[in-house]
Amino acid sequence: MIKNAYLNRVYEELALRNAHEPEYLQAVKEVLESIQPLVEKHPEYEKADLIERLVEPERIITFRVPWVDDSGNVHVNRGYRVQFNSAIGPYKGGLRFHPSVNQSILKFLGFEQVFKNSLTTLPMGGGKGGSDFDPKGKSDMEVMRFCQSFMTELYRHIGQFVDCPAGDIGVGAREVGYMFGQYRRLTNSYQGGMMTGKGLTYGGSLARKQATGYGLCYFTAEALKCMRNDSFAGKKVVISGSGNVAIYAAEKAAQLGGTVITMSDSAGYVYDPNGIDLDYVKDLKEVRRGRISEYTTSHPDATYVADCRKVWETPCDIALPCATQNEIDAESAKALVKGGCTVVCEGANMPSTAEAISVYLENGILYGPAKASNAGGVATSGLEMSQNSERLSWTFEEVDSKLQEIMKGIFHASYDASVEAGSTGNLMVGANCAGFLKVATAMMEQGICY
Ligand code: NDP
Ligand code: 2IT
Repeated sequence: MIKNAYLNRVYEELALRNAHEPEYLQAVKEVLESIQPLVEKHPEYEKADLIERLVEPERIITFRVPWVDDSGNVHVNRGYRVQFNSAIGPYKGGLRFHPSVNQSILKFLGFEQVFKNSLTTLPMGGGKGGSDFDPKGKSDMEVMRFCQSFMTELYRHIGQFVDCPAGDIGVGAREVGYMFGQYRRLTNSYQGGMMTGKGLTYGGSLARKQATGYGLCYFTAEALKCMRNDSFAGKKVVISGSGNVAIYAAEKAAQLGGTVITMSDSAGYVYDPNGIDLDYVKDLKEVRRGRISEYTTSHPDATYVADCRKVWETPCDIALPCATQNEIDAESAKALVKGGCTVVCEGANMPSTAEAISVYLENGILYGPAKASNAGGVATSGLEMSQNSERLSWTFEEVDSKLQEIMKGIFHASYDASVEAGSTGNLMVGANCAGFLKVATAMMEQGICY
């Protein structure tokens, strides 16, 4: 609940003006609830209309993306870039290609990104973009033509000192490559740091592919160690999704001694009591672009359930949601509690509804909120930009060890801020406060410019 009168007024006005954007309002409400102690401590924020400015994107760009399929048919998709906040650095955040993409989803993602990027300690503002284009079932050439058309408009709005996109759902190395190539052609310039998640032959960073999933496990391991004197060893781990984040979360969780027993896609989930065979999943998803249901054909002990939401009914110790927003509602959260789960750390962005988070907190679950626990991806994007700027590339071990330090740092910053806010151990409150404070200070010091 928002008890503070100023924050409540801002939220109510925002809810009226954006009544058709539920995901965006959900993300804003959670942050405003968390930062109440800070806003009370800093009355100057209200005088400067700081929160009104913070919740409004600096700029939203919407554009038409026409493209031609392999049969010569013309299609039109909608493209977006939400440039949310540049107080601490150029806009930075991924591009999502998925049929569900709309302005509400991109505003929630851009808003979250502002605080996440702040938590990394690197100089990156927040943004997000994408399209309602569905890459599923499209040929490489169709994806290339779409990416080129998308970049033919987007290029004029981005750049290494302006806005630096990367991947997200439906955008991986293939799409980043096509977009980077088109940007290079249109601008006749090689701006390495303009885009991250690049291929290793043209400025990409080692460990960027693994970074979000690995970072999620580094964060979880540090939280387990400091808050529970415990570790991944011997734990049963339920993971949703089977994309970039899920695959490398599963890899690191297993390396740290856990047994990953589920993975999913939007059609259903597989349960393998022997532990998920990741080499198989990597080939299935990264090479063949197949469906997770195929897993059972070569793994006789595994079972497939054609309902991805049921994955949370699998008894486990640790849950790592790595698919999409609002994939865990109150009912699923209760199922997790019933199945013995005591840790939920988020790889996806906002995978838990507000009601699900209440269930976690009421049941003493160790809850790692997305903007803290999945910040390893964008943090390593920041490290990719550093390497591009100095025209050098670091070894896998160098990048990975920096990632580990950043994730440990994010846990401690969030924990310490939770103590400061009077909510000891509530990492959601802590991450929101710590992420907010840096951005708020930067905005105050720069005057009413945005
Ligand atoms: P991918 O496209 O690689 O994988 C997405 C996975 O989630 C797929 O298994 C997909 O299944 C599943 N999925 C997508 N939409 C839905 C849906 N509506 N319902 C059920 N399942 C769904 O994306 P990423 O792994 O990169 O991203 C996953 C999550 O992690 C997203 O929330 C993203 O915002 C977040 N994230 C990503 C980062 C990155 O660096 N890539 C960094 C930080 C967060 P299917 O194939 O059937 O669609
Ligand atoms: O949600 C995210 O943090 C990402 N999709 C990664 C963004 C980035 O710029 O690396």
